[in-house]
Amino acid sequence: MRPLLACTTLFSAALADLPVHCLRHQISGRWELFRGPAGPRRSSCGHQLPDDEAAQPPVELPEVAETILVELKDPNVAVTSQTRDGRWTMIYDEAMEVNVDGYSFLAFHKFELFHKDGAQQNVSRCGETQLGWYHDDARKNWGCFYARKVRNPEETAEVFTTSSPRAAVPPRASQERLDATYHNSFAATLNSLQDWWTAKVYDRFVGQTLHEINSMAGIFRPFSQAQRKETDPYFGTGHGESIPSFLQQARARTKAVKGRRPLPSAWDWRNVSGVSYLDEVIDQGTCGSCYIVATTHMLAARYRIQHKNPDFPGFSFNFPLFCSEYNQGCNGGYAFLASRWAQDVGLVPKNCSHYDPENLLGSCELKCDVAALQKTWRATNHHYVGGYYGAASEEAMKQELVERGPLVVSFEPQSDIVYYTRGVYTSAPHQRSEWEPVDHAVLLVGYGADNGRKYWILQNSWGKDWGEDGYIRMLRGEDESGVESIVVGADVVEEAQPTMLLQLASTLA
Ligand SMILES: *[C@@H]1O[C@H](CO)[C@@H](O)[C@H](O)[C@H]1NC(C)=O
Ligand SMILES: *[C@@H]1O[C@H](CO)[C@@H](O)[C@H](O)[C@H]1NC(C)=O
Ligand SMILES: CC(=O)N[C@H]1CO[C@H](CO)[C@@H](O)[C@@H]1O
Repeated sequence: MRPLLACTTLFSAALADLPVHCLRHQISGRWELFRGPAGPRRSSCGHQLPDDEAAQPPVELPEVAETILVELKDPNVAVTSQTRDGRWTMIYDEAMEVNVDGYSFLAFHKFELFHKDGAQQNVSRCGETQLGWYHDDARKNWGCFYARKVRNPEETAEVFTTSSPRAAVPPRASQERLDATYHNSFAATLNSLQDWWTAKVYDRFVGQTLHEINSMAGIFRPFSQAQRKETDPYFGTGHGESIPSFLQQARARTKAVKGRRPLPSAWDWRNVSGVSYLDEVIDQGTCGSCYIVATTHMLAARYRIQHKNPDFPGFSFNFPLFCSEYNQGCNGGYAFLASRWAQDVGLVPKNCSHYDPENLLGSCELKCDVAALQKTWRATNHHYVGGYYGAASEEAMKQELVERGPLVVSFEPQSDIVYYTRGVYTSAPHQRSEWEPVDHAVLLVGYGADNGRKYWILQNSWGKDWGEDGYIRMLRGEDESGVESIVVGADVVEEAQPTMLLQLASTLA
């Protein structure tokens, strides 16, 4: 039996990532990819560093070198006239990656910002993309592209248009400063309702508004249940006979993984025979950088594990945070895209830049001479566990965690999570779905069980004084708060010829 808390939904709204919302059933189908000319120089394709939702480049190319007709089949196979077994994935509700014909394509779904009735509105056009990026498998040819869905004659343009469900204005209540009395009574209520985990009041939250607390916690966007149902036809069908086929496939895969090799009953990369392979817990401050912190810590941990070198100092956060066109800097982003950028461009050592958690307006810069570095690295094999967004399972997560190292997971924090101090956190069960809202990324470093209560061990980025020395244990196996819904892995290779790093460094010099 797990306790169920009726959590107050007092969340405020502050936009993270991009104001676009597209689901897989809207994206799967036939597309035309318009590929611009390729060359040895990687282009930002007109995007800012980091990307800025309000400054998107026009979706046009001076020249189209090739038009590729591709069918994106549900859930993850992509077929062209040359490729029968290509792959594609959604990146949450924001972007798509398509791997066909020896190329890897990445683009955000198309969105438009405009004013109507005195308010800023956003519309997603899920049958089109923004201007995106591609390169060939050999990483020699780089270019820009955009894509359009091939419409059936009976479909109208309306099919491709959905309003973003992101709320615009923070509710008034979230602007009030919450005092110690409010917090103490909330924490006492949490402790009286269940005995799985212990709530306490952290001084840093007293006197802050909910808006401020939530931005720090990464709780950005409220989606009401009604809004979810409206945009997601699979929502709420995780059980019983109406279970969608992609979920059945995910379960079948879990069984296949189970047959492979027995895993230990518990695992913890903080202590493998007395050795830790992890970076120290950091405090991300007010910058929405959780996805970069978790991704950078995953890559560094995997490099240490692979080279049996626990003393490796780690990689720079600032560099991908402020230089990646695939993410929105302190306004948010995704581990899959951060891993892909580290794969496309590269990684520099921690001492090449300094992370200032209060500086939200940092700029893309390098504090070392890349050409003089003894070693540079890049990510490789960036992927969603299970092969595509939505395909992760508890068993596949455990398998990769033990065999290759930490993974980046995300969840949707409830308002009670900021009170977590110890125990096995449980609050809001999720139902597996085509898309599950999440707002905060952390590093998965281990698993175990306590009196039959199965948990994941997660490294958070809210400082060492939060939770269990900066970590939280969260219920495992029930998609608690969506923690098993979007799971990213990537490895690291040393790069003798850091061509893309040198190119970027030369534009910054
Ligand atoms: C690390 O694990 C070992 C068992 O492998 C245990 O004896 C030791 O106490 C642990 N160290 C810490 C700091 O938890
Ligand atoms: C930065 O760290 C790298 C290893 O990660 C090391 O080789 C280099 O000497 C360091 N540079 C400075 C200036 O400390
Ligand atoms: C209705 C809506 O979601 N409006 C948002 C669109 O995006 C802009 C820019 O991020 C926001 O300011 C609006 O609140």
